[in-house]
Order: sequence, then structure tokens, then C-alpha cells
Amino acid sequence: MLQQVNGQETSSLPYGNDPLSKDLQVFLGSDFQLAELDDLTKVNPVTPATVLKCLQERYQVDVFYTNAGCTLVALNPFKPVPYLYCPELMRDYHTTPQLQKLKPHIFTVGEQSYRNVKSLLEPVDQSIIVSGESGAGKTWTSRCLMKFYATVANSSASQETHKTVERIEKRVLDSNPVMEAFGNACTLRNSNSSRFGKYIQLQLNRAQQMTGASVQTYLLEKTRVAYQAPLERNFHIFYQITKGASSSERLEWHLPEGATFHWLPNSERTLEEDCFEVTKDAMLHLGIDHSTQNNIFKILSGLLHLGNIHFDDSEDESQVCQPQEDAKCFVTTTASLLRIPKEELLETLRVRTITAGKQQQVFRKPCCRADCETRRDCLAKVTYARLFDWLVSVINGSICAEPSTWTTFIGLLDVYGFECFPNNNLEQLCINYANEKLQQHFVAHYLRAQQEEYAAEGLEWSFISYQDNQSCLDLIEGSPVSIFSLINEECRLNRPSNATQLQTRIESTLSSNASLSRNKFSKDTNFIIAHYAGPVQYQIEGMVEKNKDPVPPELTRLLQHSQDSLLQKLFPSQEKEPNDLSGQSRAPVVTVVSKFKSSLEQLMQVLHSTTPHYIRCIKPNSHGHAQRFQAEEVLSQLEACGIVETVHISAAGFPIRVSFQSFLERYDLLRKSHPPQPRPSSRLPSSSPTKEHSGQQATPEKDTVLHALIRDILLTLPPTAATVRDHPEAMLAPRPVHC
Ligand code: AOV
Ligand code: MG
Repeated sequence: MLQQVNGQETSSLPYGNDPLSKDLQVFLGSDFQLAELDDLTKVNPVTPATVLKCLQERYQVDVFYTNAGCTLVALNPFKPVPYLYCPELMRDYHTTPQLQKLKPHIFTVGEQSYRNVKSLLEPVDQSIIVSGESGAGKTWTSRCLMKFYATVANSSASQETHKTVERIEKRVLDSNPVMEAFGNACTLRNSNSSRFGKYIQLQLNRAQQMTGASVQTYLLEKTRVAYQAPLERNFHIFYQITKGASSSERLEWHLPEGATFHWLPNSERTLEEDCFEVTKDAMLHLGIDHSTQNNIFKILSGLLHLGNIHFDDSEDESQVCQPQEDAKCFVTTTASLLRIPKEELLETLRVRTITAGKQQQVFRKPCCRADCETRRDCLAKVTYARLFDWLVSVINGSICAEPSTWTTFIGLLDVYGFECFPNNNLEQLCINYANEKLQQHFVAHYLRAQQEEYAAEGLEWSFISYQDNQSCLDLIEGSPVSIFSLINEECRLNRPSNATQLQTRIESTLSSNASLSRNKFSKDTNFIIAHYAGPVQYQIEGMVEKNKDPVPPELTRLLQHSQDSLLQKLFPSQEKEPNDLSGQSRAPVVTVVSKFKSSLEQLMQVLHSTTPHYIRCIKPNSHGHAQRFQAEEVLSQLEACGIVETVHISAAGFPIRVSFQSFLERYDLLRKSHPPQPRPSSRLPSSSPTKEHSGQQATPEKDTVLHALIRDILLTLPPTAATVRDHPEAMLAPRPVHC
């Protein structure tokens, strides 16, 4: 469907002559600029083609944000647009009384959440859920929103508190470059792809100043430390240290100019190297002093050297493998950088110890070459993952406010976007599962709940169907049997994993689920999941092992013997042994997917307890080029997240929902024909559905009185409130204020 016009790739979707386009022109009039429609609910008729056309016209004139009812659609400009994110504009959005009069922007969403905290009778925590596929602009958006809050939340600070608030905000903002340096990497989809999920809560006091923040992270893709897919890169920080170190640091960290490292592919591309100074400064502001930084970078360099250790095959099973001739020096430098005994390092990589029998006898079994290299990779992954977790805890220690100093929070959710690579394994399954959960939150909270509420309230409403992703989630995580449960079972059985057997198990037990299929023409064992954002083929080979994530106890012991003060913190000597699947530990195995599932469930609970706001980031093209709008690419993203259904429901639905109590308190003064009412003694339905709901139902008599009262008040309102005036019953919905 794509064709070349004047050398430019354009969509061949037939806008010019198709009937939809004619409808649109008739409706809009020939002079009407589609690009001026700032809310997709105003497009008529609402169809995928008209919605797409509207977004395309706006994109062509550099308008990147468009409302879609309750959500904001954010098209990635793929070029710098500094005027869109300047402090002056932030202040405009913060100070303009009627936000609706301003152009759609992420700052409208930011400011609305900020005002909601203040305007409700009881403060309700807010969440901004930023979603979209990889490279669509989620991290960029959440970074801009953090800057927005840092700017506006300080404007209300008094002279005395100004300095303190400013210091906290600086630290909160400084957490971004640090976390991105250690947790982001260049992938095929995005040169700054987040390889972990992040939920940051900005903590506000009663005066709405930011008193602190806390960060919760989700499943870092640690396999990247030791394996990078073709054309992809390791975490940014490794390139930063190798490119940005000073000559004395190079000497100390054993990083001579031009050194090559196996785990540092594509280092000729310059992407993030200049950022080393920024990362170091930010770490300093967060309380990580020069000496600790030095420790961190030495450990990272140690991991790079570790990656250059390769082994030769041993002569027979009773012999240990020898490091390859040119790798011997890397054993020495790794041991010296990690401050561990060289012989112990070699022994740990090459020999498995097995404790068996009543006497707890210890046996030594030399590993084959592949096992030595698996142990080497495991050593790197466990060290990096612990370092990342430690950094997050230091960041939290530095930015988190005392619970007594804040009353509400605004949460920003930025997780890794939906991914579909040539090869997809457990990492992609977890990432795409997280995206399914967020989509489910949206479906449940908006597409379903909204319509069910209208039905419950007896309002006239014709049901709008939408794509529910429940069956896909059942397939992945459901009970009693799902892909997760089958992979977990394989781990528990503790037998050599057999991908073909697992494939057969998945097919035979889950075949009734329509979201499951298999590529019968692939030579790899696989399954395909029809995700809401498109089908993804997953490789089964290696999945069970990744799910076990075994850490041989000898590796932890080795790191516990390090003389390095930071490694001693990361691997405390009194610690219990982690997932040991060699049969030596009695502790139940906690698999990667079980941990991830429960951390996402906790996240969902937090999200459900907040008022959500949705930003849908859309990638206009897959190449990251400015000014290129690939219609099919955009259309599939719009369809995947149910934008058209959202627009339908928002356009036909009731735009304003106010609880009885807030409405009466706000508008009672306008009432002329009734004497002033005493304040209701019993609580009317709570202003928040999530915090203590009174459960009180409106009785028919009370309804009648309230109808009369509300109609009375509404008659005094300007004509723009017509929808509400025509449907006063909509006011009876026990929901929080969203207007
Ligand atoms: P993501 O977070 O959604 O992908 P990013 O936020 O990293 O995507 O955005 C990808 C790239 O798009 C950025 O590095 C910028 O170059 C560009 N970009 C995004 N938004 C803007 C904007 N508003 N203005 C200018 N450039 C922008 V992932 O983390 O891979 O799911 O996992
Ligand atoms: Mg990101």
C-alpha cells in the first residue's frame, strides 16, 4: 500500500476520491482545515480513515498532539521542537484557567492531573499512563512531564521553601540521565530504548509543592549485558565509560584507547558518549560521590574484560577448560578490577561443585566449554542487575520524601513498549505481557466501565463494541493453565529443558485459545501470540532456562570474597543463596515470570487506586524520520490501542461527571428557586471510586429531588453545558470529577 511520490514514501490509502473523504468534505465544508480539529471526537464520521486523515494533516503542519476524548494522542515529531517544551509554555498551561481553551498538549494532561489533586474534596492520587510501541516517545514524554512538574510545582513555593523545593526537583530530574545510562540501550526499534519499566511517583504536599519522589522499576533486561542481538548495543553506560573516560581513568580502569570488547558491539556509532559527564554530574547530585563512582566504573570495566574471556574445549570430561591464549590477560584484569582472587575466578567459571550425600560431601565437576561461558555470562548479569537495583535504591534514598511531608502523588508510568523482533524470547514475552496489562487497564477502566455505568444508570446508550484483550491475557497468565504456568512447571520439574516437549504441551493444553497459533514453517520451536498490537512469534528454545535464571552458588560466593567495598554491599556475605537449581537448596524456586507477574499485579493495584490519564504515543514511521507519516504504520497503532472506539465512546458519552456533593457545593449559590439546602448529613457517593465508596444508592425520591435541584442549577449555566443540561441524570453517576 506504500508508493513513492516525488521520491517520498506516501500511503496509497485513497483519501482523495473515497466516499469517506467526500462525507468529510461535505461535513466540514470545503474551506475547513482538518488540521484545526484538536479533538478527534469532532471528526465526523468517526472512522479509522477519517481519524487517520485528521492526524496526518495535523502532523504535516507540525501539530503533534490531538485529543481523543479521554486520551491524548501524541505523534512523535522525530525532530527537535524546543518551542513546544519551553518553560514559558509550561507556565501558560499552568496559569490558564480554562485548560480546554489551549491546544492539546502533554502539559494539559500534566496540569489537569495537578488540578485534580487540588480541586477534589478529598485529594486523589493521579496516574499518567504513557503507552505506545517501542520508539513512540514514552520516555521523552514522561521526561518532559517531570520537567513540567518541576517547573510548575516550584512556582507556588514561598521564598523560604523555594531553595529546598528546587534542590529536590533537581535531584528528581537527575534520576533520569542516571537511570537511562544504566537501563537504556540502542535496539533495532529505538536508539534510546528503555530496557526496564519505571513508575515514578511525584510526591506533593498540601501546598502542591513537590517534596520528593519515588521510583519503582520493573524487570531490567539484564541478558543484554552479555548478549546483544545483531545491530543492537549494550547499555549506554558501557559506551560512556569507554569513550568518555579521561586518560588517568583509562589507566585505572584498564580501558586503553581503541581497546575492543566482545560485549561492546557497534561502538563506532556515536550516540550517547558525550553524556558521560552528564551522568557523572547527575550521580554526584544524587549523593554518589567520586570514589563510589570510581568503584562503579571499575566494576563495569571488569565486566567488559570478563566478556573477553573465552575458553578452549577440554581434552576430556575430567579436565578443566583452559582460557584461550589471547584471553589470559583478561582473566588477570577482570580479577584485578573486581578485586577477586584470579584463581578463584577461574575455578568458579570452570568447575561446578556439587554437595551430596548425608555427609554433605563436596564433589568438583569440570564444566564443558559452553557451561564455562554460561557461567561467565551469569556472573556478569547478576553483578549488573544488582548494581542497577542498588542504584535505584540510592536514587530513592536521595529523592524520597518522609511520608509525613506529602499527601498525594502523581504517578508517571513509562514501561518498555510493545516489541516484535526477528527473534523474540522470554524478554519480549514479559515486555509484551506488561503492555497487554496496561491495555487491559484501559479497556476495563474506560471502554468497558464507562459503558457499563451508562447501562447501570439507565441512560440511553447503544453499546459500542471494542477489542477486549482478556483472552490474550488468559493465554499468557491465566489459571489453571497458561503459557506462564507451563513454563514455570518445566522449571519446577528441574529436568533438562526440552523445547519440543514444551511446544507440544502448550499446543495440546491451550489450543482452544484463539490468541495462540504456531508457525509450522519455522525450523525453530515456537508459538505465536495474537497480541492487541499484533502477532508475535516467540522462540521456545532457551525460554525455560531464562525463566529459571539460575545463579550457581559458587558465583555469589566468589563475589562475596571481593575486596571491593561496593561489591561487598551488592553481595553481602550473610546473604542466603539465590535461585539455586542444582538441587542443593531447599528454597522454592521463584521464577522470572512469577516475580514479574506479581510486581505487575501490585502496579495494577496502585493504578486502580488512582485517577488515570492516558497518553497514547504513536510512531509516525518505523525509521525515526521527521516529517514522514506512514499511514499504515499509524493506522495499525491506532487500531491496536482502540482509539476509534475511544473516540466513539467519548463523542457519544457524557463529557462531564461530577459527584453530587462536589456539584452541589460548587453550584448551590446559583440556585434561585429553592431555599438554601443544609449540607447533606450523610455522605453522598464518594468523590473517589477508589477510596472509601459510601455504597449509598440514590433512592427514587432522592433522585427526584436531586434532578430538580440539578436541573434548576443547570438552567443557569451557559449553553455550552447543553449536554449535561439535557441529561441531568448523568450527574447522578457516583464518579470523580474529570472535567
Ligand atoms: P519510547 O520510550 O516510547 O520507546 P522514546 O521516548 O525513547 O521512545 O523516543 C524515541 C525517540 O524519539 C527519542 O529518542 C527522540 O529522538 C524522539 N522523540 C520522542 N518524542 C519526541 C518529541 N516530543 N520531540 C522530539 N523528539 C522526540 V521504548 O523505551 O524503546 O518502548 O522501550
Ligand atoms: Mg522508553
